[in-house]
Amino acid sequence: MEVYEEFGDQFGDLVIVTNREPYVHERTSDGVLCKKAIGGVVSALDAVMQQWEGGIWIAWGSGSADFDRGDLVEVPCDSPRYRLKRVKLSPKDKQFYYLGFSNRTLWPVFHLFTERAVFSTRYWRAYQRANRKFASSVEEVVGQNSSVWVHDYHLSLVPSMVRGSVERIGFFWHIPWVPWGTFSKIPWREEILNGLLGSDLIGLHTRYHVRNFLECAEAMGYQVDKKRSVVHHEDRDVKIKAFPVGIDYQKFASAKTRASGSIRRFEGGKIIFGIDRLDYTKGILERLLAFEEFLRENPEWHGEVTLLQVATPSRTRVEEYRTLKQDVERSVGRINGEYSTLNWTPVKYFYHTISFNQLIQYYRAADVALVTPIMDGMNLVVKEYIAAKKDTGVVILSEFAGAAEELEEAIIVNPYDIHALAESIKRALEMPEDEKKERFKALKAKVKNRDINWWMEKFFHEWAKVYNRNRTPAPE
Ligand code: GDG
Repeated sequence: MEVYEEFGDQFGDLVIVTNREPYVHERTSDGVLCKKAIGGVVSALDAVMQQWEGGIWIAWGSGSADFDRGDLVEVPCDSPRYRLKRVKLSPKDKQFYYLGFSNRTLWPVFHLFTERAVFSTRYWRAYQRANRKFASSVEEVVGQNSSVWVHDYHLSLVPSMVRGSVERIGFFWHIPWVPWGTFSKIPWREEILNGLLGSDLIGLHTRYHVRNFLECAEAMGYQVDKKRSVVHHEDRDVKIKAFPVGIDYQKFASAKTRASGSIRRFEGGKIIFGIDRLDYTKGILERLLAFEEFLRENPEWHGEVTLLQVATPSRTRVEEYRTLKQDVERSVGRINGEYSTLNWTPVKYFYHTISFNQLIQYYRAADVALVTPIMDGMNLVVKEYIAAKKDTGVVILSEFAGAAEELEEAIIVNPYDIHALAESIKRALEMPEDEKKERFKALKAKVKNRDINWWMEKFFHEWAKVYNRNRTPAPE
């Protein structure tokens, strides 16, 4: 990978800090099983770490309790390339820091679902405590020339906590950044912004998120230079910049799938595909309502099209997610009850994870990808579909996914507008071949050029620039 070759010398020892661990150790009857975690960004960061001499990854050992008692573990397990330090959190931390503040406070607020957000001092204290534990782990492993790259909303306080002991700090925020009117509702907004501003560089997915961030900093009285996209904090300029995350294009484009009988063409019928964590931000209910309206309005399509929806179980211990599951299943039941025939089930719904092999098969079989989040930092699914699909496909994409800022050739829709969404399904299914080809070609080129390596290089390039600028004394 080019990132290490280009930046390795300059950045010294790299420490990555995430909530989720890249490898999980599980005790089984045959001994200890070491599994790689799934997820696009984790895999990309893992690939960089495998190249980086002396890299260390710090993460919560959520799935590997009691395995290593806080020592450094060599990973990947069968051919070690770097070390993993697991932060140990108590069951209380898990409940209040992870399920609580991260998933019931920050997640809803940063996806504009403030009415679902729980503001609890107990959650907040646990969040501070957990962030402190991550920060202490960072302090234990860093050397004089280390660079620390912190990820996501679970760890917003870490940068300022470790500022005194770390040379370079980068942060990437994977979810949207909301306007001041929403952000200001968080009682601990001051601490959160201040925590993040311990970084040299804060990366977000889109220019819209960057504008929102700067607006928040300005409203809170920080000195902001919008033109240069920096917030002045302590004696530094903290750069805020958009780096739309990409995917490992080749992995999806050239994946060889094992033949399996699981996906057959439905009697020449078309397939519309959606796959998401079962999360209220992903617009699954809206998608179902739109498909229902489409079927109501277009009887000629009955028996000719199937919506294949995979919903991956997620945060199942949080109440909102359990309610959503019931609502989604009720809608699927209603649509299938109304329209099914002996030979046709309009919605095929799976509530379980699928293998990578199956994922690729579904992407390739799908005539249309239906991606309708109410709010999404980026959305990797849409990019994976574009990369994996061999022939021409059509993409319906919510304007509220970060990806919409780049992928203008998709059919862009407002997922709140069920009628428009239903019409976009018809338009996608009936799109003339030439138009389809033209749009898809443009989409493929974008996803290919702005892949995960591009993203990583962009981030490191900017980080180096910002760091050097902050070290150069300003002219008298
Ligand atoms: C956050 C932000 C941002 C899902 N089910 C299965 C499966 N997946 C994979 C997909 C894709 C990933 O999970 C989901 O990524 P998304 O980007 O769609 O969504 P979040 O999990 O919410 O991610 C998001 C992202 O961070 C990166 O910055 O884009 O906005 O919310 O890779 O393929 N993979 C397999 N089986 C499944 O059942 N194999």
